[in-house]
Amino acid sequence: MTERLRIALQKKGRLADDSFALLKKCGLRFAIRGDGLLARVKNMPIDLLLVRDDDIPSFVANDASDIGIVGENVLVEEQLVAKDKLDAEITMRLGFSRCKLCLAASESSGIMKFGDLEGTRIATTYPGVLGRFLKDQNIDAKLVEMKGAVELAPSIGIAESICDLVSSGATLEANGLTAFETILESEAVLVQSGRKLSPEKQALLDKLMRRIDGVIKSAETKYIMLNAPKDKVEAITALLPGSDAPTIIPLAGSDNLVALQAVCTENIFWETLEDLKALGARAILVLPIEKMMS
Ligand code: PRT
Ligand code: ZN
Repeated sequence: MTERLRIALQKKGRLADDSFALLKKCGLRFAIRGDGLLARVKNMPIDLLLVRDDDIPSFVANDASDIGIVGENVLVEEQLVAKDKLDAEITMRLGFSRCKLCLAASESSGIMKFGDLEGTRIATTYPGVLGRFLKDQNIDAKLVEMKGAVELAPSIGIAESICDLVSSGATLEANGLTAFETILESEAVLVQSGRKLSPEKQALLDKLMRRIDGVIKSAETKYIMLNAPKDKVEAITALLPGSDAPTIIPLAGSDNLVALQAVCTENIFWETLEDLKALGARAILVLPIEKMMS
């Protein structure tokens, strides 16, 4: 019987949709239905274990799953609060669900830098990461542990400041709070334990990771096509972000214009297009790249 690689994923929440989308872009075919704990991938020997994100590091560590996708913030927190060393490490950074774990307070609290936290109360759902930060900075403060709605703690009078995840900053602003220190930067990561996988599972994981790498790279990579005056090709090429030598093709019926095509491995901003136009480039097209393998 073929061994099936098991991947732990968040069932529902901020990580779930992007995790499913990433795996689908890697060619995995599956459907998430109802309350099932396991989803079977139809076209590869892979099963998806659908759980709460907080459980993912320990499931990977305890062999309930071979790998998992989880926020780095959750991984680090679970590692810090685990009684025994948690056997789950980052294998690959995935570049989505980016956020920061920040300390924040209101203007009226008088807390504007982490040095002001001495002797105060800080509300958080991250006692592990916050505790480590305070210890490293030699600050004696009281942690008020909450399960959620941390941003409300100052207004209900149970803490002077908070330590919580921030992405757009809208939640802090709506609660009259300002971030004054970032204690952890996070993104979704692939986690794995130190256990050796069987050769079949390892080969499948290597294949999956090559595809993930291709998906991440192609998301940042664009194909650019434009027409340019011959004497400006060098200056135009110099403006293209992260590109190799472009392909230059003569244009029918034109002696001084050529068509230029290049793969750019970095984002092309509107400003770059405006600069290209100023150099004489015309009919500029920027196209997404669906798949890449180098
Ligand atoms: O049910 P389960 O336990 O699986 O999910 P959960 O409720 O614990 O987590 P969920 O789905 O809210 O978040 C999953 C992961 O998404 C987190 O562990 C982070 O890695 C990542 N992530 C990215 C975020 C945010 N951005 C985020 N903004 N997680 C939470 N937030 C919250 C934050 O706590 C605050 O309440 O959003 C609010 C702030 O957002 P802004 O945009 O207003 O700054
Ligand atoms: Zn959670």
